[in-house]
Amino acid sequence: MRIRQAVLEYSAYRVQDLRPGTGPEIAFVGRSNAGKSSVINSLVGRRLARVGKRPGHTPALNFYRIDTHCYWVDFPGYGYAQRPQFERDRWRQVAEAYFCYRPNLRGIILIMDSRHAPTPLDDLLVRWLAPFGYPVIGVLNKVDLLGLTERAALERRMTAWAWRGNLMAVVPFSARTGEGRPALLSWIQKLCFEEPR
Ligand SMILES: Nc1nc2c(ncn2[C@@H]2O[C@H](COP(=O)(O)OP(=O)(O)OP(=O)(O)O)[C@@H](O)[C@H]2O)c(=O)[nH]1
Ligand SMILES: [Mg+2]
Repeated sequence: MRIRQAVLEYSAYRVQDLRPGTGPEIAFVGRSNAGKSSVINSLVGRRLARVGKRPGHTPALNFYRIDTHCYWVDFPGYGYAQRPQFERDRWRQVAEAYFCYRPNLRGIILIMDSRHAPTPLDDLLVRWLAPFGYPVIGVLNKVDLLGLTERAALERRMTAWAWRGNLMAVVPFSARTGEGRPALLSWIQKLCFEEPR
């Protein structure tokens, strides 16, 4: 998959900001600070989405148009206890409205920080998403920060978890080094163009 153009089409802060989808769409979800925005930037090859040192950097669902063919949605992170309650409620409301009816959504990319993956919240999200039937791909981000032994242990643990959570694949990734980029792009390509639901 070659990406020539990627632009922010719009941001949805509230349920009423959501617009009907017009093409194959991929949602990037995960805990706050796991690196969702960084993974998107690494895939498109430039600084498109805002990346933050502190968690809670992406406050809205940001819809990016990738060339003319598809849309990627950068979600706000969940699980950051320092955010006010009303913001956490709003996340749930917008996410519910989005996932409950999104016929053009072809797949979900669940980004996790490989040093802590999977967390109980990731587990909860996977179970919550299961009845909707969207394909889910797990991404173990920040593998550049792992030693060889940690990494081998993580991959073993993740394979078991992926099987339980019915994930389509688990991709080790580093937004810093670009590891895993070809593999993830090829999954996205498959989801968007080869297996229409
Ligand atoms: N070492 C390393 N750091 C990373 C990697 N990916 C992201 N980071 C860092 O992790 C922090 C969070 O990255 P973001 O991309 O803003 O994370 P996010 O999941 O979009 O965060 P929210 O929008 O707040 O939910 C930043 O300081 C990034 O530079 C990676 O692969 N390796
Ligand atoms: Mg972000």
